[in-house]
Amino acid sequence: MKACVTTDTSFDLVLAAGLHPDDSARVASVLVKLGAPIVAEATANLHLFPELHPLLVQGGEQALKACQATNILRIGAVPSWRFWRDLENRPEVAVTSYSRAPFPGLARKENVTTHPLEALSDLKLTSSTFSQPNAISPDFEAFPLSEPAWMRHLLKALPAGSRVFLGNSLPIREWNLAMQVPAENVHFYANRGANGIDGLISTFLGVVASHTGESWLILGDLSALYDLAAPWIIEQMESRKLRIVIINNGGGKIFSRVASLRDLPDKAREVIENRHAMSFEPFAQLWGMHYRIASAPSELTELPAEPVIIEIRPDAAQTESFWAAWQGVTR
Ligand SMILES: Cc1ncc(C[n+]2csc(CCOP(=O)(O)OP(=O)(O)O)c2C)c(N)n1
Repeated sequence: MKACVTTDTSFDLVLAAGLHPDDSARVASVLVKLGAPIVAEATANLHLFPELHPLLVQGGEQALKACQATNILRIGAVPSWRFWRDLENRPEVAVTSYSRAPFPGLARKENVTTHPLEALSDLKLTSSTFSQPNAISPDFEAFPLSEPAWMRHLLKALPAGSRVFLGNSLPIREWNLAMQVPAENVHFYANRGANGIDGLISTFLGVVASHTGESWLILGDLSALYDLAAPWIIEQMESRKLRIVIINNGGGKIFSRVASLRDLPDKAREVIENRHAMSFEPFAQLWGMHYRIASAPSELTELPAEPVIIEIRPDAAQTESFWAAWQGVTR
């Protein structure tokens, strides 16, 4: 991969996350003018603008490292990449943020500035030439039933006009790695943060309450268990094509990817992850929803026109192999 170098002092990399589609429309024209490579999370909703597609860089953490950026423009929410957190200890990398929240998202003070999102249109851009990085992508096809590959299958199964809500934990990270331009007019939303698994199903139902097209929630099993009462409201909702996809990997598997926890004895990790062997079929029955366990990507299509719980149990060995092949760069 080539470095994302510029010929002058302008921004050499854009990091984008968490933009409402109305905001992403405002941001898009500025980014086209800038012309710098963009590493966008799904929730940045920048895929909605074809003129930006040549600038969107895939490959997640690997691509971010290879860019060797020294002057970063961050737009929207605080990015979820490990790369972003590591910027904390790299004061030589300048970070300029434009965001609806007044927080820099970094604790360091040197070389960090934060502006309101509205001020982005006042940005004076100097003309630059960028070498776009070569495409870099994990080998999803080699591990088709791994958790990240399931995100790619789900992405491909989304019909045009879908609204997609991503859960707090691994689904957000894995989706961003699997992200490609989806079908037309698909909008992404997410919950993240220290209390992020609280009320995920309820939040999703609130976001899509009046959307009459397809509405998809992708969340982890513990997050689902945390909000089992949420579907009570469904019968009062206009939105009927609700697809609640539970990635059942048997616990809070994000903790198996945290470097400081990986070397603990298995017994301790079992407790931290809250491992279990529960099925979500009785959950669907409780609320009178359709239920489907998807064991192949083909089972993500021909869904009922009514609410459905789709349970996916990724192949744990394939998931391990996937991450090993991708060199564990997200740890
Ligand atoms: C209310 C609340 N309690 C605890 C946490 C800490 N936490 C973050 S991720 C996570 C586990 C989530 O497990 P799961 O939904 O199964 O997703 P996975 O990690 O397997 O992707 C927990 C407990 C949180 N984010 N919110």
